[in-house]
Amino acid sequence: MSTEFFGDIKAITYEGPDSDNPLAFHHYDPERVLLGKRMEDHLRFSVAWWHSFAWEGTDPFGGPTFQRPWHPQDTLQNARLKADIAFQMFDILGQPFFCWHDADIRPEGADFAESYRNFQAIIDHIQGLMSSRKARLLWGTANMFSHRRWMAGAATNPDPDVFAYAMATVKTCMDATHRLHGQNYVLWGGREGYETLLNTDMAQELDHMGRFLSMVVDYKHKIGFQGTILLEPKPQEPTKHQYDFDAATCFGFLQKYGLEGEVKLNLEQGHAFLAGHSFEHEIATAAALGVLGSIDMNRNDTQSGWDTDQFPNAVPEVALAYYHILRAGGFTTGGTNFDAKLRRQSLDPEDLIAAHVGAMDVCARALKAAVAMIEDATLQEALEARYQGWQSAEAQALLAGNLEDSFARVMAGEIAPQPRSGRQERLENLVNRFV
Ligand SMILES: [Mn+2]
Repeated sequence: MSTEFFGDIKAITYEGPDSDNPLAFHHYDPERVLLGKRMEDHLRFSVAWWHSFAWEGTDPFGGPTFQRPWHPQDTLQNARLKADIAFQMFDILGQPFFCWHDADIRPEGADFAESYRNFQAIIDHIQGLMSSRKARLLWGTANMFSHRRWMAGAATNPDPDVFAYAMATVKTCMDATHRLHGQNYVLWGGREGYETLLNTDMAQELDHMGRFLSMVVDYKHKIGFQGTILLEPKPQEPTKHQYDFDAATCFGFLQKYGLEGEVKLNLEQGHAFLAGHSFEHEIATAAALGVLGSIDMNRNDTQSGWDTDQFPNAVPEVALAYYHILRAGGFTTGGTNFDAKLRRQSLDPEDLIAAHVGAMDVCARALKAAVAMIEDATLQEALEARYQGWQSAEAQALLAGNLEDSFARVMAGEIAPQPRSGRQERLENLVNRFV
């Protein structure tokens, strides 16, 4: 039964831009070398278990639309079937990575101990699948937002019993990520925030969240996990306000609790958008602060104002994202995770394949454009020209100086600024040649 889910869809191969085969890569050529690195190693694609296999097509107004062979998802037998079919999709797509929350891969037990036994059983099963297959674990994470116990948060919950339950949960997920040789471990503060300040002690909650993250870092070192710990910023939804608002806010939080050298960020295009930023703004901010880790490449609908988690399909905006990633030196342990779900009318197994093939092609086309922009170098030269004045020893001395010395020189007429064009339209026209 399980082998029939994707019908006769064969492994997707690169056929080039002129192919009219909808189930072929037109731009993603994993072996093609760009800037000295294989395209697969630049992009490091990852499939998200939750949207692709755990989400059943529900929305706030309606129940499940999908009917999958692994439904209902409350037995270990179906969890194993779900994993088998997930790996069939990984074989078809050939992407190097996947990601999960504990709740995506195992059935919920009657209590913690049963959930833990279920989790261990399914991690054993996934480890078995991985032993003969290509796909590796990009990151694992804990779902500490769906079950009712998390309704007031996990590390920021006013109830210490929930804080302790969160500690126990993250331990199990870090252990499993370590066992599967995950490249990162992610914390998304699903409900780490507030619904109303009327019942919230923000200072205490932030201190608890800082202490929790410190314990996560301590445990990473204790077990010898070599991956990167990542925080995922998001400004709101499901809570009215989330503490991990955006990249800059997360950095301030990490710095306050002394964790800026230990934790990096997993940035999501849709979350950037919710925060009122472009994706490249979040990437450039994280790069400037030294905390760029990984990305979730899924967009929002520009008109709906909520987190729609759609597959990427706009090459120009994705190209600017990769341009800034390349300028920052590219990914190390991070990658491009599709934290994206089908539309709930997209019922067919082939829709799942087509969504990922299209997304991988959009990213590959965007990467090629970003590489071309870097190889052309005109953008970089324009940037350097704009800051050229700082090359002189006299300008550098300003940074080591004081306000009074500059006052004296400006007063004497030695220094008189001459405004120069920012050339924005010419630079935008230049980008348009590549995307
Ligand atoms: Mn995400």
